[in-house]
Amino acid sequence: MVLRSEEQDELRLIFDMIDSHKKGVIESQEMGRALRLMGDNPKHIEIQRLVDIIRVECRLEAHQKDPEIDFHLFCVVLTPKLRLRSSTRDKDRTTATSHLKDAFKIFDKDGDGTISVDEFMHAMSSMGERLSKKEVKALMAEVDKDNNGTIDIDEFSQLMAGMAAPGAKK
Ligand SMILES: [Ca+2]
Ligand SMILES: [Ca+2]
Repeated sequence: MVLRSEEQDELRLIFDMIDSHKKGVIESQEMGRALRLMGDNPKHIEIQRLVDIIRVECRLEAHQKDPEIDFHLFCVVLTPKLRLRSSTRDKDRTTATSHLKDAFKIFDKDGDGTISVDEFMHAMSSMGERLSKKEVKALMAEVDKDNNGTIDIDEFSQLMAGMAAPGAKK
């Protein structure tokens, strides 16, 4: 498993907080604290499960007591947790982006990645909003940051944000 440097930094920080005496190892039972420091609220059984993983990693026999954990082992056990946590965060972000992309596709009829005045007018009228070309141009000009007369997805996200904001409609 290859750690990204920011993952390693975060885990190092947590490890050092628990290993306050700088022994270079922490107790298995302190894994619960590690999880809490990662923002988790682990149940006893979840901590036990982690300890079980550690025991397996160390190839311990049933009669041997829980091992002390060095930083390497700490990373092996906690990196999947760390990644799980950030992937949930990414998923939220991805959902918002895919909604935006779906909406953009409705406007961008010919699929060239930009919305022209005609495409915009057409989409609005299919939603029951009859706007004149002049009105459409004015609306688009507000978000057309690069002034090329069409709206790309970045500019479109501004438009959507503006429409969603209360009081933005005239
Ligand atoms: Ca287009
Ligand atoms: Ca533009």
